Amino acid sequence: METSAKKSLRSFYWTWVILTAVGVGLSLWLPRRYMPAAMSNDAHLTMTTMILFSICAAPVASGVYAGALHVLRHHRYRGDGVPPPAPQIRESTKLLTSWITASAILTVFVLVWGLGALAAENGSSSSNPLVVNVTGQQWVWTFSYPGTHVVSDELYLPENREVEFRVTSLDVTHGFWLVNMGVQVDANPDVITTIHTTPDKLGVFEVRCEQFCGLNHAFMDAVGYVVTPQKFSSWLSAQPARA
Ligand SMILES: [Cu+2]
Repeated sequence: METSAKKSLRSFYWTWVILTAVGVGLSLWLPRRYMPAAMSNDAHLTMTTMILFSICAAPVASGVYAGALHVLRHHRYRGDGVPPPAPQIRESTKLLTSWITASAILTVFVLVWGLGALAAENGSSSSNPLVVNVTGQQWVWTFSYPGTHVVSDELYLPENREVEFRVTSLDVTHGFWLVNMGVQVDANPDVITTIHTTPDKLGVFEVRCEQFCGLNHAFMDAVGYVVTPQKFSSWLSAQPARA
């Protein structure tokens, strides 16, 4: 016959396993369902990192929830007066050793992955990026392509070529945010800030301002398109000259 302590531990274990499975499922489903579609190498890396870190956190969070449920179900004191002393976690060497080992492994993994992802996102891999000048002003974005006459309020980018954005502002501080590319940088007057990304998916994306910059900040957005290199060249040559 099983003792009741063994039985209650088994129910703790299964609660933990089930909650972990639910947590892993949510980690895989929620970001894909509710985050903007990833359209660049940086956005894909960010998405992968977020999903991976959520999966790592699932067993830890589930352990806490399962522990809380276990205690409520099996160790609730219903008598009068002060409850008698109960078994202490700190007295179980086995539990402490496994807890510290698991935490250490998870923390080291998250640190190493995080540093690697950070280095990959900050680096520029191409020696010949497409340069786009970005100017923010209350409350519009303007894009120009050096070496051409093109000035546009829509942002066209060719697929699979690294882009270097050189960002500035004509008035106050704005925030240049390519929502689907997973990158953003401040747009400051009299300074040029740069940011790199490589669009890797055809489609329409959002360009927003992410620094509160005055009355119409919420409407300071633009439409972006990732197109094939051929379409990009024909778009460039079809643009009228602008003063
Ligand atoms: Cu703004």
